[in-house]
Amino acid sequence: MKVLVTGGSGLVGKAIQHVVKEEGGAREGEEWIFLSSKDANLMSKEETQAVFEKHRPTHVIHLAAMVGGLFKNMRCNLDFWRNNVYINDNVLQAAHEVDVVKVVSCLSTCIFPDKTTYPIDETMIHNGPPHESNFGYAYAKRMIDVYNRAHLEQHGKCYTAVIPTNVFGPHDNFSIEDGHVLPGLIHKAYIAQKEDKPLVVWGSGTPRRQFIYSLDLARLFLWVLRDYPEVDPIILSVGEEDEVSIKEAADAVVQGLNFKGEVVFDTSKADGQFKKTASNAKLRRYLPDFTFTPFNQALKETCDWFVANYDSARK
Ligand code: NAP
Ligand code: GFB
Repeated sequence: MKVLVTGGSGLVGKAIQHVVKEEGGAREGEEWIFLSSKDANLMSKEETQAVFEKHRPTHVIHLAAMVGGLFKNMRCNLDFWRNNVYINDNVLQAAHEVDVVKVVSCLSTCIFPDKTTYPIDETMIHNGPPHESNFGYAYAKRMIDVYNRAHLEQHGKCYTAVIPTNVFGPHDNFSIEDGHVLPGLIHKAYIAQKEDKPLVVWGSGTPRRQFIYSLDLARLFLWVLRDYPEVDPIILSVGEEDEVSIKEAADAVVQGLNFKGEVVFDTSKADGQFKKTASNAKLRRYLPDFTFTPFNQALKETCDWFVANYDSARK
């Protein structure tokens, strides 16, 4: 098996690198190649074809994407749509042209219909428009599922996808303006501590999220690559019972960094989707014994990584 990981230099890609290289995730005779945009700009059809011709992988984990938190999505829905449509079509077509046996792509729990019943499950992806804050990204991601189903029908190959909930961990994008909530709060709390200022949490703090540690997601990705048999996507998330409010997430960051200052809420900032509670029942049917890292432990490890790597972290 020769596995090509697009987006191999990002939050999820680095976690898969860790599991493959440090946790014995790779098996005898397997070759793993992790790409960054320096190896090929996957928005270019020619560069994508060239990097696939160069490596001729048998399997692909497709992570590469334009990614960002709520506020970056609200600013650039058109870019999220165009860039991700280009990347996804180039990668999936290039994989087909070099006869890749299996591709595992990445959707997200934030692409489901905004008006929906809960808990959300894998059958609901196309049941209505996504939340307006990130419709560009959401529709681009939904097209991966369309591509996978059409590819099976026309070429009989199992190109599939996973649907992670909000991911966090070492090597995240800690940009306060463009990143997701947990790395944004970690970065803000780190600065507030140094400047003896309050930690400002954006929005009301009432929205609810499920968070998966990047290393847990990476372990699940290896199982999907090797043993998940379906073309239909599978949600990779902690259970509904592990959903927390943004306020609780902020409290966990305060604990993780031992922040001593005041926590205030800037309700002039958007809340985004109130919740996107997803069911992991399908995952549990396949892997009833998989254990997730406890949220507070995972967040503490992430805080410790950020403090130790502040100078080089993406921010
Ligand atoms: P990330 O940290 O922003 O990493 C993005 C990766 O994609 C990087 O390796 C980046 O390369 C690469 N990339 C971006 N544009 C590219 C281009 N034009 N050509 C080639 N490579 C390009 O993102 P992530 O959080 O790891 O996300 C990985 C996947 O998980 C994405 O598909 C995302 O949609 C999905 N996902 C993420 C979350 C989350 O909360 N983070 C939740 C659900 C799903 P460089 O390092 O060179 O820029
Ligand atoms: O992770 P996040 O930016 O994206 O979380 P989503 C946004 C929620 O956290 C909102 C609150 O309720 C914000 O008001 N929040 C509080 C903050 N403080 C902060 C902060 O400092 N930074 C940020 N970013 N939020 C994204 C989608 O939705 O989920 C993306 O837009 C992607 O497309 C991602 O799929 C996984 O969870 O709201």
